[in-house]
Amino acid sequence: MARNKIALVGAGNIGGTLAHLIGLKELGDVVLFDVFGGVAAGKALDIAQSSPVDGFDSALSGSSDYAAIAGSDVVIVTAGFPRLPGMSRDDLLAKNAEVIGAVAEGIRTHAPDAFVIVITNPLDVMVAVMQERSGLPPHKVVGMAGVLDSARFRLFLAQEFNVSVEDVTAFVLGGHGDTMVPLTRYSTVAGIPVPDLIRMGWSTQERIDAIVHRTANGGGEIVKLLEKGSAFYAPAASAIAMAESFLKDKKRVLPCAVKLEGQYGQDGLYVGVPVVIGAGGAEKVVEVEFLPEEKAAFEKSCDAVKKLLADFRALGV
Ligand code: TXD
Repeated sequence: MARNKIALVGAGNIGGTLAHLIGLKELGDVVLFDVFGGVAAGKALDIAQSSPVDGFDSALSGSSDYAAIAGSDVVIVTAGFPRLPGMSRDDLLAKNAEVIGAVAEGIRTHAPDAFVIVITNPLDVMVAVMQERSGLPPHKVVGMAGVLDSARFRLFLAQEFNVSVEDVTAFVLGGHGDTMVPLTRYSTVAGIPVPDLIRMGWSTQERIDAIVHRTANGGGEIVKLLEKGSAFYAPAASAIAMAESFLKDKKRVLPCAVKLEGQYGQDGLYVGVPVVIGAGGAEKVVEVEFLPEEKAAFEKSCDAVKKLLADFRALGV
């Protein structure tokens, strides 16, 4: 069986980390694409030189020619500009929309059958732009944010309860970042919902609220510490979980930004919800019933995404 081919558009911090993880996990061959072709080729060569040490077989190359991504099974897009301290994700809107437009054109021409995972911020708008401009079917174009947001939530909950991260599950919905909606009643330790754990005296509502707040601002916390650039290890690991579920038809249920077509009362909006990811791409949206306050929070989050989308349309890029 031929190896899978994975194209990484953007060979920056996340792109390089993705390439390394793909090698270590032997998920397939990697093409790194960047406007700075030397950086893409340099990272590919550096990682390839680690393969004899770590014992993985994966062909890695770098390019600034879109023809190199031809025939990719998966394309992961990080091309664009990251946040600097004091910048919101939305400040990136105009700059990155232009970049995503160009990338969408490259994918439409050279890899129209790929499963596309967008990471570039502001995520929920960039993934919508990617789907529109590439013309790929919506189930083949998804955005990565929820896996990262829920990983942050899981880590902080595991630390709070002093249990393994493996046994903590989290359920988050909505747009990426500040308006993210964590559903604590569906977040568990080994199946025990967080509200039950509060009743059992394992934590307090105030402490859980603080964890929710820290999670929603998790990206900003790292931007502030790094001083240049934004998080990249956890974002890369999160996108890999999505790519792996697609390539191995694992049908994992992962929170991803997908185009809602009637689910959750939304029509044509890209926003984060739990989705089954398998060989068919985004195969099925998991639609849960909301309590009134959850519904309000989700709608507020959708409204924030819609506003940003309207700002994008007004830019006319
Ligand atoms: O949860 C999430 N979705 C995110 C998103 C979590 C963390 C970071 N997130 C966003 O990912 C971040 O705000 C950025 O928009 C992207 C990429 O982050 P990264 O840290 O990898 O940024 P880098 O290191 O600046 O890399 C971006 C690369 C860089 O090498 C540029 O030369 C390249 O993108 N670039 C391009 N490549 C191809 N084509 C074009 N037009 C282009 N423009 C820039």
